[in-house]
Amino acid sequence: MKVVSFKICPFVQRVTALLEAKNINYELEFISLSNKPQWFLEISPNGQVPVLITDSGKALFDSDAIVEFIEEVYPPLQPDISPEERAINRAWSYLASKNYLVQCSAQRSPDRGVLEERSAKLGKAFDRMEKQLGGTPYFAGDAISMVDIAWLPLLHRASIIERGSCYDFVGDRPKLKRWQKQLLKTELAEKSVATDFEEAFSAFFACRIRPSSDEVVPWQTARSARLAPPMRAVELSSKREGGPRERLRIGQFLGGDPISDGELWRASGLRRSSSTAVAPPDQRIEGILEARALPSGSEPLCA
Ligand SMILES: N[C@@H](CCC(=O)N[C@@H](CS)C(=O)NCC(=O)O)C(=O)O
Repeated sequence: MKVVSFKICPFVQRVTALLEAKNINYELEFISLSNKPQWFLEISPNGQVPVLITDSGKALFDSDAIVEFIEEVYPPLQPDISPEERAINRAWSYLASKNYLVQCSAQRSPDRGVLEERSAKLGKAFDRMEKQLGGTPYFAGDAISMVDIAWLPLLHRASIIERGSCYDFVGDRPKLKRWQKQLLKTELAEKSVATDFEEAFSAFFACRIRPSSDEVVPWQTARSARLAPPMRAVELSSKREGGPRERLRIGQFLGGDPISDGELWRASGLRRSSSTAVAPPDQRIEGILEARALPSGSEPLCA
């Protein structure tokens, strides 16, 4: 069978995590969502991933339906479950999948205020789960269940964001936190995504993951690193008109807020080449090329 995928899609991850949990072999085909191939549009009624192409060639769509198919056709994660329990589990699973896009939107917040506003919605679902969780390692006992799989993409992404930006979607919810750790321990999170998932995820959501002191990032990436950027100071590599590329240290100015081009130019004390009327020739800069996180001494990374 084949899963048609987009690298950072949580709906896809729910499907691949279930296939991994059941040790089922599958192929992956990644597509571009901004330029969907014709063959995909022909088999996907909603134009969305995931699509699962079964061994008999049938294309299944919608992640809820796909995971239920996988649970039905392959040895079930919970073999002895009553129809009532199954319905309840489905409801808890749907609570997760209904919130995938809520989390995506929170991750793309333009600033901390909007981030908190958008995460409040996700927080309500997290509150409900916190109340529901018992003392067992997984949702329904000692073994992983369909509900665990459905919540994995949310909790996996929350852990990446927490590492990269110190913003914790899970927050002060001890049972949810413990459950998150338990799910991450299974390694299903890594197994169910591509090896460069974190890179693609952080680039897409403009959230830098632990920049080391010498990591150089394209300026556009640094500029849009709005989710509590971990960079405390940057060094800019620029080029004076007619001169070689050089590094210009302009000090600390990223403190958690988005930074505009205007602020950057002001902070650098340099002049754009477009403002030739005011800039003496030796101060004309053709452009800012990249930013580099600098060691921030004993200062904590997270404010
Ligand atoms: N209800 C769908 C939602 C899937 C979905 O939103 N997929 C996104 C990627 S994460 C997608 O394909 N978006 C492209 C589009 O909507 O055109 C499911 O559960 O499978």
